[in-house]
Amino acid sequence: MSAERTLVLVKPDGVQRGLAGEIVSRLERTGLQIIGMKLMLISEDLAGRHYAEHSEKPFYSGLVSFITSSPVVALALKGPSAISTTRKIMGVTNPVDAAPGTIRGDLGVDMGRNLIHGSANAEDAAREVALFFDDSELVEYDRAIQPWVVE
Ligand code: D4T
Repeated sequence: MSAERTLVLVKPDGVQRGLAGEIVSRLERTGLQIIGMKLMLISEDLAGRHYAEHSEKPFYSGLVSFITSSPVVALALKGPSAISTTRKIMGVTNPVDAAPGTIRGDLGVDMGRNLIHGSANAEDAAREVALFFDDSELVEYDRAIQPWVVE
């Protein structure tokens, strides 16, 4: 399968708890390639665009105030099945239900503090990578290890 791109956010709880490195490390160890990474504060405007699909949900205002409350680490990852691989490593939305071995299952206990966002599908991934990264911030580069990661 050809390489996909996906957007990951280590949410404010992950950064505040000092888990950004652990979370990035778990994703990096899959073999997915980091092509963009930055610490940033999300503006109300960006949060509104990112979470537009949830704008009518009862948890929306809490979600926006949480995601804008403190910095996130934004990552653009690239590789075969990057979207589904990242979702598998994250675990399901509610950490209480997330399997052991996943980021949310191992590190979280509450739906509103679920540590990480990962794009849900190809359409969202393309939209979200473009929302969070300018083209000039995405770096395409060869890795000597690549043939040992992808056949
Ligand atoms: P994100 O989008 O953050 O990667 O999470 P998911 O893709 O796993 O889950 P989602 O889009 O359904 O939810 C987005 C975000 O809202 C929070 N949330 C969700 C919440 O606080 N209460 C809820 O009932 C739901 C469904 C958690 C993640």
